Amino acid sequence: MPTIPTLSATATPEHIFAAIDEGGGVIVEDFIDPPLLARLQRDFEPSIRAHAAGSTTRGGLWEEFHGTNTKRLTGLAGKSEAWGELLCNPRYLALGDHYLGPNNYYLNTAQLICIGPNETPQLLHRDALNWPEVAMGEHEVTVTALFALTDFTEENGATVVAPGSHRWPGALPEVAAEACTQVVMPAGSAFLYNGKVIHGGGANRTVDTWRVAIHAGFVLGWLRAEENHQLTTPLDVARRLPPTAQQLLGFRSYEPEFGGRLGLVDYDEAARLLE
Ligand SMILES: O=C(O)CCC(=O)C(=O)O
Repeated sequence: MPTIPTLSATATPEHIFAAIDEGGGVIVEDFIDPPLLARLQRDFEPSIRAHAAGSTTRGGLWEEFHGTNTKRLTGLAGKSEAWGELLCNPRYLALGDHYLGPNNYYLNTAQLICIGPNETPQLLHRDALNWPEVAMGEHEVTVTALFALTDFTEENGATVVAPGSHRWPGALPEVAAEACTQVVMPAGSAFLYNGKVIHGGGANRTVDTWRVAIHAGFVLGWLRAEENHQLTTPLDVARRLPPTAQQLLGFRSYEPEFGGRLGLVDYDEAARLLE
């Protein structure tokens, strides 16, 4: 069976990026400090409890993709101050800086994904296929972290991944079961992965255990993000966030070194609206 490497919290960025380049993803244990992990778990618990399982999209592929006993919550900045802190973690930002370029990306989406008992496996996919295939060239358009807020086990829905599939040709080739493994990791770990690696949520074969993760990726600044953060984050919440989190959530305009500016307000920097 193929494997996904596991590195310790002390791994250098070079080690982490080499492992992602090689296999498409890497587990970094103890990525989240225990006190921050406890705050995230505490902050999200009431929202998760109140949220219904199943897709909010009715019918078709998306309903199947979202699962029937999976809870998916967005708008996380309004639900947890601790999430704003994790979002600004320099080791997490290093992932975006390295693959997408410093100041060249936004948060694509941040979703709590809670896979419940008896959930079936999610459709395998590449995150980069959020955008038309033409966007998926040699360069990266997106990189993602799955932060484990509970242990990920083979039984409770640990992510299924096909190591090396970030190099497979074609939009979404068939994947043999033998080409896959699962991202088994303790709470507090992060699975950092390339936007082209083929993966999906695992089946939850337990009767009473929920697998909880924050699925949070970055996207190139000139592509439309999956989640509309400026509508899911109330302005008074946005004003209290650290500047880096405001920027990542799109409360800043995109100003490349070369080319036009994007996301302007009245021809000027969008952050003026937060003043
Ligand atoms: O929950 C997981 O393990 C993966 C979820 C995922 O890849 C997605 O919903 O796009």
